[in-house]
Amino acid sequence: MRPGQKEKKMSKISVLGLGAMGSALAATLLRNGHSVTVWNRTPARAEPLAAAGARIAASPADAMADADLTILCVVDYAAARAVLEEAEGALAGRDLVNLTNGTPRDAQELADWVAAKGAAYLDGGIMAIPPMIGEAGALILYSGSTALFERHKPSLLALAEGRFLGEDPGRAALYDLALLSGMYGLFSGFLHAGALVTSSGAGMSDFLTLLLPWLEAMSGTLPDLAGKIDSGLHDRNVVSNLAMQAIALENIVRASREQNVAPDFINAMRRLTAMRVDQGHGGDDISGVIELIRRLE
Ligand code: FVH
Repeated sequence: MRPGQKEKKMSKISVLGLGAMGSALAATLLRNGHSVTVWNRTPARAEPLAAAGARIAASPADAMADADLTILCVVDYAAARAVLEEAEGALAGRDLVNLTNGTPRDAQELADWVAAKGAAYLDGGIMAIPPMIGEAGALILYSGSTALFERHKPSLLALAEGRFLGEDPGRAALYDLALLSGMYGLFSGFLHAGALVTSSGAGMSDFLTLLLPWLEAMSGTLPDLAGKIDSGLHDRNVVSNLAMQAIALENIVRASREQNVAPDFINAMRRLTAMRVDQGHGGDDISGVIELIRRLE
């Protein structure tokens, strides 16, 4: 598809990679009336999609040959590169969206490689699990070619809400991993809290009735902490100073040992908080700990 050309209503879309996510993407496109071609390294995974109306391609090159848009979604960038190398001869003039999870550098390197083969490249980070694809609440972050994003917006928006983050191909991967960092922070806190509480014989489901509202209440402090991070003014309007929080963290680690719970998740936070207090920032808010973990040149 040429720059400036608008996407036809029912464009031809190829999906390379039919794991849990690639299959959900292809099935959603089929439901939306697209002509869909699929390819997977293990051909059997294409069969349910063929039964739903997809054409099975013999190779990645065959899949890309006449596609208006190709969507790639495999386990990692090494696999993505392996698939694209098989399609090398078919890349020129094609539009490629890569929804494989990786780092900003992975995305930049692949974008450069794809550009050298003459294709337009858009990177994406899927903020959803497979059953959410095509449903409200699913979000995909995109960055890379603006023109490609605009050309295929209707098809991409059928998969999930789409947020375009600019022309830097690595930006979507960076934001994706940052959002996942927030999620894994939540999960590690949940697991540590669970290990503490269940060490007493209590049930986690009962404890959740206390934990969930507490986490919701604490998430209300994030806008204030974000403002402090942006301004660098960690000592303004502090209601829960770091020196006090360092003692609470120390107590959590001691309690964990007493209860025979591994302190690993909480220990990193304890260590950094204590270090920040030792540096003379005991009166600051907890936002100041970020100064120890981002290493600005
Ligand atoms: N599933 C999820 O919850 C998350 C949600 C957020 C986004 N992620 C990312 O999506 C990418 C694909 O994940 P997936 O869930 O589809 O993963 P699997 O079901 O494990 O399928 C893996 C596919 O990758 C193919 N593959 C693996 N290695 C190679 C290779 N060397 N060459 C070609 N293809 C390869 C695999 O093929 P096969 O094993 O069936 O032959 C599957 O198609 C991923 O980046 C998530 O982080 C999902």
